[in-house]
Amino acid sequence: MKTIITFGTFDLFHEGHLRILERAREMGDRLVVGVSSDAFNYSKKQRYPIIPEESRMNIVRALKCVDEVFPEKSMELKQFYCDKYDADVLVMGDDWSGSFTLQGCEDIYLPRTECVSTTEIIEKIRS
Ligand code: C2G
Repeated sequence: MKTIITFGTFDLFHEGHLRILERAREMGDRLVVGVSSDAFNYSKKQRYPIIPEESRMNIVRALKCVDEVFPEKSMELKQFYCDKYDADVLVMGDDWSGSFTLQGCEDIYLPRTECVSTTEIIEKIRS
């Protein structure tokens, strides 16, 4: 059983989010997703996501390609979560290229989906 783990905020869920989760799942037998908590986002960006963490987790959990979801509480806990969920591979978009070095878990960065982002959606609604 090959376990893949990935992390993200998944605010205003869009196709870029869907594509990374689908590609991550295709790389193994089980996909576990850490959804960043509201408090973690606030500490990182001084703003809360638009969609609250419970809803973001419910949306991600409902996807066919996702097997398990948990709240990601800190950037520094990657090794802890990889060990806890017995992950073989950490998959992230290539905006995170080379950011994570883990023991007992390979890190792979996939190309981001172009022309879609939460920031752009927020800007479009604003203008
Ligand atoms: N992503 C993508 N294509 C996009 C937008 C996002 O492939 N157009 C990917 C990102 O590279 C990331 C995942 O979707 O792997 C989630 O992106 P975000 O919701 O922006 O989450 P992020 O702030 O990158 O994660 O520990 C990391 C944190 O949880 C933060």
